[in-house]
This record gives sequence, structure tokens and C-alpha cells, in this order.
Amino acid sequence: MLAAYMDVHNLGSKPLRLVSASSDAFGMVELHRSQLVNGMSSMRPAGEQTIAAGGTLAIRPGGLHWMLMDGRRALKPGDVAHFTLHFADGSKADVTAPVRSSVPEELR
Ligand SMILES: [Cu+2]
Repeated sequence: MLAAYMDVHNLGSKPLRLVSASSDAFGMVELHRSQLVNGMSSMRPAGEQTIAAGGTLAIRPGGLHWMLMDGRRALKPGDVAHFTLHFADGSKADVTAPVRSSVPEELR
């Protein structure tokens, strides 16, 4: 199972609404939220997220993750995957993410 993690900073002066993401490497990218229910980890679609002006949306283990589905090519550590974040105001942000076999220490 593959997931993507990142911090999304809103450097603007207005709230930003993160609507979706797309990728060259995956047919479907969905924002999920992990939660503990009766000691069992589960996840569900998180929906759109609003990032306050100057704020940061942390997409990190234990909270939010991009669920990566419908892989279009084989990925191995050292490869990169490209993502485009789509915002409600029509703006986009390009993200290049290194492929790793486990979550790096600085994101835990
Ligand atoms: Cu998930």
C-alpha cells in the first residue's frame, strides 16, 4: 500500500481550500484520515481541507495521508513521483516526492 506525506504551506493572505491531488504515477489520489477505533487503525476519506492564511496543513502519519491507488508504473526507492495539488480558487501547486520504502524519521 502506498501513501504520500507532505506539509502544505499557505503563503498567501487568504484561506486556501485544498480540493484534490493528481499524479503522473497514480490513477487515483485521495486524501484520507487515519483514526483509532477500539484500538484498531482505520481510515476514511477526509474530504476538502481549508488552510488558513499563513497556515500549514500537515499530511503526516497518524493523521492525514494521500492514498495512492491505481499505480501506472512500478516505483522503487530513489524514484520520484510528481503530484499536482488542486485548490478551489483554480490555483495549483506541483510537488515532487521521493519514493521511500518507509516513512522517513523527520515525518514521524
Ligand atoms: Cu488511506
